[in-house]
Amino acid sequence: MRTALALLAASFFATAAAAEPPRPNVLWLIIEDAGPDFGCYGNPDVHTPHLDRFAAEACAFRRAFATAPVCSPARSAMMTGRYASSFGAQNHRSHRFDGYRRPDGIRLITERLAEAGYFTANVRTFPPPVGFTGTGKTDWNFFDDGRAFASDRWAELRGHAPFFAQVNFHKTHRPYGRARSNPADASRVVLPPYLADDPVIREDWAAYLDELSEVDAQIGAVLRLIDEDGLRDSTAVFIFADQGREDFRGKYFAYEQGLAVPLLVRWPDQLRPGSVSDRLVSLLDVHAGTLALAGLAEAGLDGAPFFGPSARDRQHVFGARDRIDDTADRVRTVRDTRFKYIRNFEAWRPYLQPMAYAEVTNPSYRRMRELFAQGKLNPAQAKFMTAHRPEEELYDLEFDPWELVNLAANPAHQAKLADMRTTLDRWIRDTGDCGGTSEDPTQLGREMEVLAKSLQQVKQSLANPKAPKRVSPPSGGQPPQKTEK
Ligand SMILES: [Ca+2]
Repeated sequence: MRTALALLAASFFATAAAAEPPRPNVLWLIIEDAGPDFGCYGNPDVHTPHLDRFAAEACAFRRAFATAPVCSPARSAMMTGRYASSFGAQNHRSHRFDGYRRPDGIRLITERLAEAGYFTANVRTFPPPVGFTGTGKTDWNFFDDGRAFASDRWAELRGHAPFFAQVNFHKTHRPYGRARSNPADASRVVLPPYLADDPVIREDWAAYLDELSEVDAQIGAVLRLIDEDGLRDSTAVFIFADQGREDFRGKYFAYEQGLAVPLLVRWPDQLRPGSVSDRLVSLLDVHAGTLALAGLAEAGLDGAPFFGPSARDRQHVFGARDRIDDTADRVRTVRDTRFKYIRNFEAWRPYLQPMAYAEVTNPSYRRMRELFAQGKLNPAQAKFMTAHRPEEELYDLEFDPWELVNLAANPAHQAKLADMRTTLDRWIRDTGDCGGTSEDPTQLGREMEVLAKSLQQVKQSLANPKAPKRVSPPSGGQPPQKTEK
């Protein structure tokens, strides 16, 4: 009798297990340094047919944000699901030589998924028709033993369901080049009002749009592979950028264009094809949402699923800027659906500190400086050239999406200012924000040596445009990555 019951129970549980839907594969297609500037986001100047077609099959999130306006802290956060400033990973390209380990409990998403039976890959190598190689970028501000992913080959995905894979694209990272086909018309592109209407800046902006067109073609090739390999129905696809676009006050700065990213998610089981969403999303939520798709609920994450049955509404998104290369600074931001608050901890610094990498690779930097010296910038454009910043900035994004009119001293907005100030104070306390702590000067010196070598390579590649524009990784220190910002 007992045996019969045991058999019955075994049979029941086997049936129940069989009824569980299979866990989906998850694919992250990660673009460098890009804002929500695809055609499907309403930009008429760019040619992005593959992304636009994908958007018709996906949900386009229009308020998605990185946690930092530069690669390494943003990537450290999205891979761990924790704010980089909560565990000492906030300074760009830090901890590359000191073997710094993540504190206990702060885990890579690949560790969590691998433990749950997922195969993991950071794809560099594709079948020949694809015609490009993934960068395999990691760029974390903590020790990387090079074993975070099980594979770097697309061909291995098909036999290893479920899988979690990333493809990291290089296009849209400076230095820019112009597109071979469908180039943007520099004379017609629409510039943000903080940029001077100038031929050099128009050309630079058009080059950014061209880089988007080129990454669009590469993403199109990967999407075709998904279909050809029969993975479409079993794979949730996320397309996003690691942080915002690098224009004159985008990447490196905590304004919207430095933090806002495109985010398209195709998973028709839970997201209506062709839909748009204005909910606030942090890339930390992409981490948590990916775990949720795998049926996992990790405790202690700073994000939460943003679609599906376990979705939670986010009231605020937070951003942090700390030392980036040779420019020290500490800025924190909090944004709700309408207002954005910025705290400049080092207000005595100018907005536009001299920054070696940007000065070399960003023609708009140089040109805006020249135009300012010539008195040719209007007040909105010249605002960014002042020698000091206010300690606090508050913007009404509904009426001022370019963050040009600081309301922090406006009597009509003092209640909102106080509310945002309190919200940020609470975040700093609750997350254990360790920004503002000094770095080891010896380690910093080594990082600056690496930066100088990297800059030398960039200068050489700019002087010789036919050479590959990727900068080879610095020698020494930890293994892979760190080829770009
Ligand atoms: Ca980046």
